Amino acid sequence: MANSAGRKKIALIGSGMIGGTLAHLAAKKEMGDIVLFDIAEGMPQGKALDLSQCGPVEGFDAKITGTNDYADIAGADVIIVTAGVPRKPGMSRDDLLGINLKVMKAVGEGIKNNAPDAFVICITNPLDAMVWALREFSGLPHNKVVGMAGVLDSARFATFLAWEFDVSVKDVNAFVLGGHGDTMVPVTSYTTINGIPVNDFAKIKGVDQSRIDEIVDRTRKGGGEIVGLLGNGSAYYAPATSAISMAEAYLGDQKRILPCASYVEGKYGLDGLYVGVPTVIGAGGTEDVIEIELSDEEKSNLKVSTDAVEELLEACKGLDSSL
Ligand code: TXD
Repeated sequence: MANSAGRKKIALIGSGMIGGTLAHLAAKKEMGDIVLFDIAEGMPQGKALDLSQCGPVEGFDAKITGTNDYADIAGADVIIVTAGVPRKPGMSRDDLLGINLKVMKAVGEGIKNNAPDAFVICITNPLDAMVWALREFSGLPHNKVVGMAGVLDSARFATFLAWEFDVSVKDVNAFVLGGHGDTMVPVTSYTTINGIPVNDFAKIKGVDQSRIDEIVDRTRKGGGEIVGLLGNGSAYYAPATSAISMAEAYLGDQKRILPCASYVEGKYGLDGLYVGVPTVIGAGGTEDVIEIELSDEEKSNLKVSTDAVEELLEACKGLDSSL
């Protein structure tokens, strides 16, 4: 289905909790026409109808359609992938590997055959392995396939810091590197409160360093905390809004520096791996990876995290011989 002349086209592969929220946000922001794809029959069509009927109330112009046919994603400018199975309580992100790897194969082929010029943002867990696999299966250039995790993890870190210091979230610039797992690396040395390094700010406010350590730990486990509370499924509002900020950076050629799971070759001592790093996103997709100076401790934490990602890639290769 063609998009309205002059409008961008955004295809959402997976129309579950995050997919539906993405569609609502993209429509409200009039980012373009929206196609909701899912293997579940009727569900994306139903959500598309429901969301379309928000238009008159909210005053947005966006054509929203639902489909079970990959042909309908043709010509998409941006594709956001959430297809797969979310974590259930007690299940680690890695348990999802086998199930979601097969999903990435189907999605990668669907993209390759129908929308090879799109900028693709992967959200499906385990994130760093799935974005790598999706890139392999789709055959798209590395700069056009990226994973969403760091924007969310940094947002979680920023939220907890803003609460702790009783300051506006707008003034917190939080920084998280590494894989999207419990080994992620919230980097306090680059985390600032309106430009003031967080550790200095803690001293000013009389907040003990152990509180910062607790917040770092809560950030690492931020996804699991929500999984445990919801009892069924995982977070979706903040994941969706995080991916939307990445899509906007691409569509608007904003050159934003966002922490994303990007393909890193050479920098950070890595040899061709998707992992969370500060990334410039503009019209060229992921245009650059910024390599920051890290302390020895941060370096070794990052190594633990990238080793965990590498292990997952090996597991993927064991599960699918085409990888
Ligand atoms: O930071 C991050 N990257 C994440 C990742 C934060 C939160 C959640 N994260 C992961 O996103 C989560 O572990 C899942 O792997 C995805 C999607 O989460 P969501 O909450 O949206 O899951 P749902 O509601 O179960 O939706 C998934 C949909 C569902 O409608 C299925 O029918 C569909 O995916 N699905 C498929 N669509 C297309 N093609 C295939 N093969 C397919 N298989 C399932």
